Amino acid sequence: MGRLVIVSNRVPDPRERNKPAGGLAVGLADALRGDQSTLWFGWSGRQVEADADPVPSLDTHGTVTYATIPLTPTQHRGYYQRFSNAILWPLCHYRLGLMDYARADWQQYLEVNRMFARVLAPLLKPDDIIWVHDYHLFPLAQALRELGVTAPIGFFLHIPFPPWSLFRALPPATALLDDMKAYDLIGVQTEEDAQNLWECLRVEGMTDPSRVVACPIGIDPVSFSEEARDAFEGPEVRRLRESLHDEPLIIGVDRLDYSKGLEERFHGYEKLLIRYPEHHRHVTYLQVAPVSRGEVEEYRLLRRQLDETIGRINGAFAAYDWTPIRYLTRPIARQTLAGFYRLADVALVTPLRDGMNLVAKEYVAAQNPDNPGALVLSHLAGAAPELDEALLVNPHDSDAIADALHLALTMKKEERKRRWNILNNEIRNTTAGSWARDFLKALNRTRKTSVG
Ligand code: ADQ
Repeated sequence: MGRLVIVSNRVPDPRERNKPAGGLAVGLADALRGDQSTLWFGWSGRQVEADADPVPSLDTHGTVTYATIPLTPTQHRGYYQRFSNAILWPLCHYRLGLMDYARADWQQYLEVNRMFARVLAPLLKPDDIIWVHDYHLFPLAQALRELGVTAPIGFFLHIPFPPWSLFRALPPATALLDDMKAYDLIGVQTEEDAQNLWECLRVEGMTDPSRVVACPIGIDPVSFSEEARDAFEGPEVRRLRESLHDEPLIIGVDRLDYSKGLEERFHGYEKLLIRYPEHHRHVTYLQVAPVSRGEVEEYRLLRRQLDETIGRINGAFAAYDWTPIRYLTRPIARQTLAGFYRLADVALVTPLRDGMNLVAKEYVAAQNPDNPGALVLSHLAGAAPELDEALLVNPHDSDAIADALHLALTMKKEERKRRWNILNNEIRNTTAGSWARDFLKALNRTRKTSVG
């Protein structure tokens, strides 16, 4: 196999490998633990004023060379903050009302994709296989093709893809889909996403449905479970455990994002306290929600709203020796997080829409097989079809969340074990490694087909 070239908007800093608070970085880092020679290209995270195309900085760690470029503040705003995160992100999460379109942002998005292609093309070698990630880079393959790149180019979408009836509300919907036809293979998280995307591409004249595949991302369950066991003995978990005095813990871990259904989830927890008062002064809900995209208006509003909701619930229900919700907005080391998952009796994962949701899988991996916790999971998360032995809820229904939490908190050990065994088998079958291998194998096949 030739060299693998990964392209993503953001390239994680190789020196900060143990704390990526985002699903794409986590999934790819787990998938890359092999001996495959790899070039990983994308934005460095820095902003610099410039008139010409940037020169990439190269940094090699083991078999992976990281090639990163800065963006100008104008590019960052139009391409990243606006078109990617204030237009495509809400649209793909079925939140048309939050989509805030302006044509100038679309133009900036296209321009940055073309600039990525111009800087990347000279770094490519004849035998490379190229794998582009996520919604920031939908037009990249077309831009590379226009520069004469003939290597196989695959794309993986980490977030959901909506049906044509919704997607067509995007003014440049057809132009975007037309560019996507330049990919040899497009992977999405679920069958539902695959059907939706195929429906859209067919409208644009694509004829071969086998070029869109559902390829759900996973985690590295063996190493995550080891991390959880180690962290469980560490000082952070000990302090958290001591603070709970043998009372139950519910945990939630999400980037602070409206797609994660945090506001609705807090209402569900509030309903638990109203309808099942036996949990008062016993249960603690720890929500970890590192701030994300703080420069986008909608995210600042969400943060204020959550501060208010949590303050209100704690004010109404707390006792002088009990706080119902503990809320942290700073990132926590992944290993510590793994230990917290293992300690928690229940994980509450209720996105309104989510491409996959790796937290659900991490929680399962982190459990103690002799006394596993229970997972309450939104049926609108991409992980739900695989993890259907979780307690599935509709995240818009606060009463359903309250009932599921009560059931989880009172569930007998035998039933928890039965469900966990099935969930654990699932996450061990589809891992980050098998996800990458399966996708790349299918992409390689497209090379053979086009050559032969
Ligand atoms: P995200 O929206 O970022 O990912 P998710 O899949 O849950 O969502 O991944 C988040 C990752 O960040 C998890 O591995 C989690 O452990 C980590 N993380 C979260 N909070 C953290 C904290 N405080 N400190 C450290 N680490 C933290 C996007 C899509 C998802 C899709 C993934 C992968 O939105 O639907 O599952 O990509 O494809």
